Amino acid sequence: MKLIGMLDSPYVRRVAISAKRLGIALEHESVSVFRHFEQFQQINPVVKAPTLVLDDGEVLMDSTLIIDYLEALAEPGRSLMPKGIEQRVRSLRLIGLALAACEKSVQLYYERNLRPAEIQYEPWVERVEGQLAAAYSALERELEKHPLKTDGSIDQDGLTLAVAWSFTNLVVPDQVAGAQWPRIAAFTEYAEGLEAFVSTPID
Ligand SMILES: N[C@@H](CCC(=O)N[C@@H](CS)C(=O)NCC(=O)O)C(=O)O
Repeated sequence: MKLIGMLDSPYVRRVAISAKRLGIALEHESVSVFRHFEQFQQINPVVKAPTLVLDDGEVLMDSTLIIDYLEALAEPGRSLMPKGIEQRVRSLRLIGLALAACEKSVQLYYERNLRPAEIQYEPWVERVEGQLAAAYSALERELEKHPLKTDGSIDQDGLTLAVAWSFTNLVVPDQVAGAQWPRIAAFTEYAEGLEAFVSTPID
């Protein structure tokens, strides 16, 4: 199976790290949705990263759906999702917030880097900045209530949270400057030290 996309995409990176933690080998092809648009189009005409090309040629997209597929392939006992309903709800909430943080960071990055300065729309930028801060504030509160384990393990919630935080720090660092979200920062430092993260660098 081949994972298509750049590791500076948080969505591609969460799939690559999840596959490693699930014990599933993926080939990886660093094709950019911008710099290699036509090459990407040949693989997936929709040009969405991540794209997963299965061994029979079938093409999947969307990180959450690809991870769902990888979960189904994984050996029993290796799942990154808790089975108990209460823990599962908590995990889904964290993942949802972290994915919203990814989306808002991407929107700000696109706004700043793709849209010409003269047609930038400030009310939209402010709205997205507020949504990004709201997502991280909610995540910080969740970690305060229920700290994530830092004993060498990591589940999908912590994995996606750490990938999101590292991505935001890479593309819109001004949005997360200061010490507003210390628990998220500390957990990410722990996660980025795990082998699956170290061997899947963001750039
Ligand atoms: N919800 C999707 C989001 C994927 C996404 O937006 N990826 C970006 C790269 S970070 C992309 O493909 N951008 C190109 C485009 O949308 O045209 C997922 O979880 O995979």
